[in-house]
Amino acid sequence: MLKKSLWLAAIAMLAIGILAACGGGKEKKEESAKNAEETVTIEAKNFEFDKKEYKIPANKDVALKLENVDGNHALMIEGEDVNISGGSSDVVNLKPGEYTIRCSIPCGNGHADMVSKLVVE
Ligand SMILES: [Cu+2]
Repeated sequence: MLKKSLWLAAIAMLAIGILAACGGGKEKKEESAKNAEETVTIEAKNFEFDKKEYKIPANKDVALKLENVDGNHALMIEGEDVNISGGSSDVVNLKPGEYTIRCSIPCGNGHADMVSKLVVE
């Protein structure tokens, strides 16, 4: 009996540990977004981003925030390890150049049209 309850306690603690770890990751992301020098909000709807071109400064921490106005979209930057889901933000620090922004969720018929340019300079 005692052994069983010890097991349960161990499992419960493990579960709490996993939850805390995940939550911490998200908090850390939000925290670094607050410390970014600039925040750029990108709005997504069916089936386009609100601008054809976004400009951000190079070699600086910039928070990109994705707002889904309608539909369910996420934002990726081609060639970069960036994937931002609706309602959240992520900090990027990019070299000068032109990047391509795309929706990374198969969101419907116009999905392939969801392309914008990110100019970093
Ligand atoms: Cu899409």
